[in-house]
Amino acid sequence: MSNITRRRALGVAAGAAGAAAGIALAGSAVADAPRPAVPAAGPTSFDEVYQGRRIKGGPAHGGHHGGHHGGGYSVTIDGEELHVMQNADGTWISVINHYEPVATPKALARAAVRELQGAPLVPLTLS
Ligand SMILES: [Cu+2]
Repeated sequence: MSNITRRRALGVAAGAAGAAAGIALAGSAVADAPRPAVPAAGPTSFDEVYQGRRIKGGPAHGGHHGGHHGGGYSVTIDGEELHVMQNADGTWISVINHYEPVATPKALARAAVRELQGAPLVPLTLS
């Protein structure tokens, strides 16, 4: 092996090691990232059309669910209630997005709309 080739080989190896270290650092940065902050005054109301669906959210006013575990907050998609729950860390999940906590009920409603892909929201039947 000539000196030039050998130097190149070492350079490539060092570069690869550096890249691996960079990935490891990036991974730990993600793991240490703070969770979404809990809004001090609670989530704000919203009312918009997202991907052709009417999504609304706001303080619950009794009724079927009454926000019993949504922190007093209810979300609807085309008028049908989306079962939402607020986690202890302030993030939100819905019956449609169990495993993808999001920062706000609005983000949750949008995620549900994307997940539904145009299908109607079937009301959750509680026995
Ligand atoms: Cu419920």
